[in-house]
Amino acid sequence: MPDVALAQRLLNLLGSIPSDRLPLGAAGTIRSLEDAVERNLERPLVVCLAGPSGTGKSRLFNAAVGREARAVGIRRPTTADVGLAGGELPELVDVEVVEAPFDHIALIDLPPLEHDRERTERVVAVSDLCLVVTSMARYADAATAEAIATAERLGVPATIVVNRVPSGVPPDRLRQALIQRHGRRDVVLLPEDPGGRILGEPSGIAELLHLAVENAARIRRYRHDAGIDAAAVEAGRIADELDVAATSARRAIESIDRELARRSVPPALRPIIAQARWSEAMAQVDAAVRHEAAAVVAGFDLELQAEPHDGVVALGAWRRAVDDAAVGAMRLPLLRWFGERGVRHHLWRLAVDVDRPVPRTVRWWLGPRADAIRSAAADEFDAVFGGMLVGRVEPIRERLERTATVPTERIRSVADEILAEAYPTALFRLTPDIAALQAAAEAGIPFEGER
Ligand SMILES: Nc1nc2c(ncn2[C@@H]2O[C@H](COP(=O)(O)OP(=O)(O)OP(=O)(O)O)[C@@H](O)[C@H]2O)c(=O)[nH]1
Ligand SMILES: [Mg+2]
Repeated sequence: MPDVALAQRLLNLLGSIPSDRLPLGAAGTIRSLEDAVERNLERPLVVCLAGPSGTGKSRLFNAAVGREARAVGIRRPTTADVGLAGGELPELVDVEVVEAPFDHIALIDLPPLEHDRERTERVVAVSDLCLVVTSMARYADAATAEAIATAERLGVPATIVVNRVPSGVPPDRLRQALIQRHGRRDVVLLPEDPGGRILGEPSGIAELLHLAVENAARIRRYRHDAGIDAAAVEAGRIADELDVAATSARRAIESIDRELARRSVPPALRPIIAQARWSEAMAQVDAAVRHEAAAVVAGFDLELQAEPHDGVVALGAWRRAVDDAAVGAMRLPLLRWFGERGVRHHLWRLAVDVDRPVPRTVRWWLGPRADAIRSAAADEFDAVFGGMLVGRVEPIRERLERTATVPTERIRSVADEILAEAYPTALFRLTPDIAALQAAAEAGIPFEGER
């Protein structure tokens, strides 16, 4: 059934997203969608026979189940209780359950409306399709109109079944008369069975039920499952939230990339690095990066759960913290080496200002032979520091990329499709009966949906 298939697609899409990526409330939506799909897959198409007394409902029911299960008679009304064949309906208690040679349709034989209006309406309300059975003598009367109006008021499509149509009646004329009396809708004409034979004859009911099954998808779509609709609306909201998270993740990835590209060791820092106690400095830088990266990840987690978060701001903070940690780490050993304030000051200026000439004291101390050591240390620093950064950032980037690639577009389009499938106008309520449509157009009768 297309609506269920769509709901299933929506479920698959939502299921493809790791649950920790989904916004709050998504689990509930998925559960109600699963329930709705299951309900729709398990439930047979429910077709009830309603209409004025004596038009042959019980006889059609019997013909469908293949035996004289229900009393058919001259006394009016003949039927006083509800008969159910072909499927189980938990919401219907106190019904006569009749064995049937089919299980894809739950067929219900009703008493005439006036017999027990409340009970009859309750059964019609749970049906997917109401076959309003009438006759040549009664198709234009108030009881037929009332049965149609009742079904429609309860949101159930009504198909008119004119039973026992004599062979001389031109079908097109009859259809046109029905349209004029009851508006455009499906019409099925069942020919009079001259012998009045009850069983084993092609009474038309088998074809009628076959037609109903063929159109089950459309009928169901018209009826629609409110649970699927509600879940589709919710899925749209989930897609919106995921979109916000994805946009912010994409921005964060971009700034991580910019940051990585930017982050090569400034040349002015290299001489200092070369003089620092290498492993100690590295350990401290490493610890700082670990710490800050963990904070950034925690920040994104919060952002995914709560509100839109600016990835650029998070990265800016991270970058500053890492800078401070790195510079601090390098300064500490230097301070221990050169306790003197002046040297420290000059070294620091050297570190931050490329253009400044290297002070003489420093040049004297470092000496020309230190150049080779310095540049080797700087290269190593570049490699280790860069690798370390990538190592820290990569897991974050991976997580963000997963967030940024959630299928929000597809979720939204399937949700929209589900909602658009709820046929909103009477024009699309039922299988368009082409002959009836043409007749209506020729007669200048407006379609119900246009009113
Ligand atoms: N000859 C002939 N008689 C039919 C046909 N369909 C129904 N009847 C007769 O019409 C009478 C009424 O049929 P039912 O099936 O009891 O009608 P119903 O709509 O169930 O009536 P209620 O239960 O009172 O609502 C019975 O005597 C049937 O035998 C038909 O196609 N041909
Ligand atoms: Mg009956």
